Amino acid sequence: MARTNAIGLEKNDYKGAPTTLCQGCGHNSILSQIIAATYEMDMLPEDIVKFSGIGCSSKAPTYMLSRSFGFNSLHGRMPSIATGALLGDRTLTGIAMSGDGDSASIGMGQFKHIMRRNIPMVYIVANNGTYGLTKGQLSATSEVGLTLKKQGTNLLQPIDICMEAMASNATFVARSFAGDPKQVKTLLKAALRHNGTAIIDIISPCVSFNNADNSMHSYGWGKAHENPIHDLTFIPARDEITVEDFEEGTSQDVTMHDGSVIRLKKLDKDYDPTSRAAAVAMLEEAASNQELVTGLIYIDPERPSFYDVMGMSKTPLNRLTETDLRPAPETMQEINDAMF
Ligand SMILES: Cc1ncc(C[n+]2csc(CCOP(=O)(O)OP(=O)(O)O)c2C)c(N)n1
Ligand code: SF4
Repeated sequence: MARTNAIGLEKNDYKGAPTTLCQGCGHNSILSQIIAATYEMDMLPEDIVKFSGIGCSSKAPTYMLSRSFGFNSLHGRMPSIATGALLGDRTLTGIAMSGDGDSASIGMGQFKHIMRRNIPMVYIVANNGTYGLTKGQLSATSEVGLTLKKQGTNLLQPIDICMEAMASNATFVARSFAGDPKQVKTLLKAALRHNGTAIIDIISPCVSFNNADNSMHSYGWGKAHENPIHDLTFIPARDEITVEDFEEGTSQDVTMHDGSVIRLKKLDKDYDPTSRAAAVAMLEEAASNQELVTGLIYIDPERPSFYDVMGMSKTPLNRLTETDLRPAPETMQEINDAMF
């Protein structure tokens, strides 16, 4: 008999239709980790809503969580759709998958505003430095000097997704590599517990159009240059937090909104992900040294989400009845009087 999680579901209950993405595509690896993370966190698929724009990466809603709600939206417009849906039902957990074309080119304006609003959702940018679906054009995250077949060489500066997230006051900023599934899964779990927009930029190689070893979005380059800033453990609120076998002073715990904890074991760097200044400096250093620095780059677990700032009712808006919504005559009178 297949193993079940704490709510009695099997891993299969979290899967979607079989993938039609190319074999070896990094996006497939990310999908497997979303399925694993939601299964291991005992999330009810019907409590999840999947969002995407357009691209190979944006086909994701079809290949995972078939019991969840989903919306494969317009190119670059996913954040608006997600905002509307989540404001309609704040009890749902949003998981979005976008691409570097979808988010850093056509969707850049939308990408920035969802972080500014801090809408609670996990926002993955499956970043392959190319437009895979339309057959391998250069993208806004392609590095200077990248040469792609039939495209020529990129001469323009790339957009750094994490740096954009920092500039937009995102409250959770992480970077990972599809070739490092353990780290991807741990970051996803932490992101799923964040009370705001959680951005995860995942380098996700396109094996058909951008996987030469000298390309900064390839498996070869990622494996040779990945430099994790810490070793991550996610401890759900229900589990007892025990002192593990590392020496005092070599780890840092960040407590999330629901009491879950992200334990960051220090590696060679002494890095504090709660410092904005440290995050920006580290991203700048990584870009100039051409290093693939991965891990939790920045977190602010305290900043209120859009729901809190707007004082939204705990009852989802889509479940408020006409009687709940109609103001009492005295209240209407007060509003009218206040206008004159
Ligand atoms: C409005 C609009 N413009 C252009 C396109 C063509 N188009 C489809 S996908 C895509 C880029 C996809 O790239 P990315 O988001 O990086 O996803 P990938 O396929 O690499 O995963 C483009 C330009 C479109 N579908 N709609
Ligand atoms: S073309 Fe590239 S991005 Fe699209 S499925 Fe194939 S490997 Fe993945």
